[in-house]
Amino acid sequence: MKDRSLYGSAQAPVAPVSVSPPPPAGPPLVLPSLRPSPLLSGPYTFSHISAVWQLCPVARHITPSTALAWRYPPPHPPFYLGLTVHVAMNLRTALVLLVISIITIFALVCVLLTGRGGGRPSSPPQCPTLTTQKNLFRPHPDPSRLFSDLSREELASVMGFLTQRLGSGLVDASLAKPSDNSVYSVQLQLPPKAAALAHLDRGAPPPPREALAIVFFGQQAQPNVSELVVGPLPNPAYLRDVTVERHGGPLPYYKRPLSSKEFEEVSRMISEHALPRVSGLLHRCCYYKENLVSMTTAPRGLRSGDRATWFGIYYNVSGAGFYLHPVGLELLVDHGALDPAQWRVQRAFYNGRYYESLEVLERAFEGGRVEVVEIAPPSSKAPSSLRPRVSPGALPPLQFSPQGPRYHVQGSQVASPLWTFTFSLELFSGLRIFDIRFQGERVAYEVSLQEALTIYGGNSPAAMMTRYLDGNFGMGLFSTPLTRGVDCPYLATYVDWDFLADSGAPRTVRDALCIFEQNQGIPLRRHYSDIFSYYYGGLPGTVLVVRSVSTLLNYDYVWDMAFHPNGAIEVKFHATGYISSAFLFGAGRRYGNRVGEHTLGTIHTHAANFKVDLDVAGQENWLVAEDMAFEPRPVPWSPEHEMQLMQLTQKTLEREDQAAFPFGSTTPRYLYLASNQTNAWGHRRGYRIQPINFAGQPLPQESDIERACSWGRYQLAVTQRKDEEPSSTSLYNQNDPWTPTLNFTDFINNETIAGKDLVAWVTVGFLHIPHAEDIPNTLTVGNGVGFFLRPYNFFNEDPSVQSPDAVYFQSDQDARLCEVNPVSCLPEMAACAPDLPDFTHGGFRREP
Ligand SMILES: [Cu+2]
Repeated sequence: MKDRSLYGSAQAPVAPVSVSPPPPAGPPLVLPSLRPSPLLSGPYTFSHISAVWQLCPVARHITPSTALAWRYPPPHPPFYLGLTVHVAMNLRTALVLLVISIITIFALVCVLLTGRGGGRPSSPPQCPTLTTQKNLFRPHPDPSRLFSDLSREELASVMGFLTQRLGSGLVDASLAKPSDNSVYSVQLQLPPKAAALAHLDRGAPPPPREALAIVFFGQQAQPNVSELVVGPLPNPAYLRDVTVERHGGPLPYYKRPLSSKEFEEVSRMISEHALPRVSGLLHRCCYYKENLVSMTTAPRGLRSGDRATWFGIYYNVSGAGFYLHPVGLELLVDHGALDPAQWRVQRAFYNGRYYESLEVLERAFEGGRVEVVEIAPPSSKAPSSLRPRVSPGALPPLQFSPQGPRYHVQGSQVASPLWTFTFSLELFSGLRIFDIRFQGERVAYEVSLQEALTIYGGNSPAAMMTRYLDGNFGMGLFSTPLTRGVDCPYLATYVDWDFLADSGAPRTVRDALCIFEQNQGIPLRRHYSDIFSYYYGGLPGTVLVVRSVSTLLNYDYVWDMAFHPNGAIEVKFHATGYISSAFLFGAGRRYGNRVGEHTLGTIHTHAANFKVDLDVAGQENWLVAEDMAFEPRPVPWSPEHEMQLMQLTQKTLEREDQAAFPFGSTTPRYLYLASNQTNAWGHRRGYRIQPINFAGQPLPQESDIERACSWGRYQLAVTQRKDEEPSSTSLYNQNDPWTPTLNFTDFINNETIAGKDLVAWVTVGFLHIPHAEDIPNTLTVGNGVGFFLRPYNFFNEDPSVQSPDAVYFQSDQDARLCEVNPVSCLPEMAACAPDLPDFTHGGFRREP
């Protein structure tokens, strides 16, 4: 049922509007507070004039050049007036009079232009705040915080419990050597769905809040990774090892992700021990000093058990991306031993040739047998720099909601008049949303990112080897602070994220998530009629968005979940940041475009997989495919002619094998989950999954690592939902893709999907052939893909007809009247200044 009471009439808030702020008026507008009667105390400075200037509302809308022209009308007063007063007065008196005259004239002009004559305040009032709008929001449906990430207190409490239970040998993960025992991560353990729904829908007590800890046991006789469930929170009393239950056996130690300590150790080994062994070469090619850095690739070897990684060597550039400055040297480092002292460079590669060891390379160089490419170190003004090339101009448009935000964020729960949901950042898989309800009715239990994959090509070992499964690094763990006004709208709600990984204590990413409502600048719908009847009807397109950004080495992925007023959910990601490049040599251009003097932008694909646990009018759902087909028919009124008649085709897909659509196959254009309820027109209430996608299959199935990302075979696969199949991937797949811990295709085993709780696994992505315009950064424009979840006969009509933002007027109405058209209320209702908080940034270090 729609709750109309949530929509006020006259008091309905106005959709966010976009305003172009007046151009910056320069430093004089940023003022110290006014002293009383500054005119009496002299000397008179720019700031005194500016103070009066700032009091005048009109002045705020005058450009700096206009303002300057007013202050100093040509010819410049100091010269012009100075000549006049020179005879009678001394200079100081002349200046005093000049300033008084200017201020008087200015004040008069100001009064004339504003026409306010003291009747109204001289500065616009502040826009209403959230508190006055509270009654507009739906209540948050989950006070028990079933899906909310663990708080710092909870994380600390789990860590304390584990320390107590696992004994004194536990070493802080930030310090732990591979041969130590350490807690790698702690995060929320999701409750079973049945228990969660029993609580949310039927008032059963909430399931216990639990944590999942990943522990590296490097000190045990059989080093291994263990997964432990700890509960109940906030005061843990039990610990359960779930490793075997989840993975069918113990997790070999070599599958573990690299801790930052391991990265640090490898990096130190390269810079302190490896590079000095080719110092002759490096002095010749690369102005060798402490100016070279290494960058990882993955996977790390060629068979299960390997932990040997190709590292590319790059020039470090202060304040700019080193990723664009390869020097031609790449090293294969075996870091599998538990004792870092035993780590070795197994192979070296320089400018197209492989060498058995660094010594062999250096001897070849000394013998004149190495073709050295001398590369000047890039300056901080290199093309890779993101520093502005020009001074700031007029500010870009700013959006604000004239009557305050139309959504409410409480912890990780978001409520708007239409939507409620809970957001979370899973350490490894990243952004996810739970218990998504539209107009109070749940449409999805979970929509979550699962994995991000990039597969590269190239003619150097690091490039040709690179197949990143970013969940192993952690899309949540590597989420980064969102910069106000750039990464999200200035007035978005910014939310910190507490986490525990790679360190023994909780840390915080400031502003890790943002929530905002945006006016899309395009009507959600509109129609103009001047045939038979004269009217206009329209609705501004608004959308409520939750965003996080993961910076995974060079790349930045922008993850969005967007909620539209018609019940549609839009899931998308954009890629930006630096490309991963390779040293250009030989036939490099078969693998990409040259993007710098010695830089090849290597060809690659981006793909991401999402879990979509829709509950369409309940948990029992069916997958229905619809498309169209032409059928030859005699023309009914002229049977000697034949026509091609378009008709609808419809098929209910009964089994998982029918519901898996590989890339390259023909996929029905309408695929939706249907319920056993019908709408007023007798159609089954459904939600359609509509990808916007340019992906292909990421790897041929002949590849010995393809099974580690076999979700990538399918544009869409629908399976029975099971608590035991929570994810399409495993964080352990990256470091052992040859024997993947989780092979997604195992989910597709021809079970029935008719009338079951279903999950759709959706893959979207695109091919990226980096080009000149990827320098310095890949742009979000054109590099975004995703999918829509859209109501399909779910309602009896478009639910956005209930929106208080709707505009409708007829020819006999005066559309300028606020009673007729809410948009015309805007000049009055929006005559307030948005409460712009000071600019903030979350900094460059995770806060302890
Ligand atoms: Cu790319």
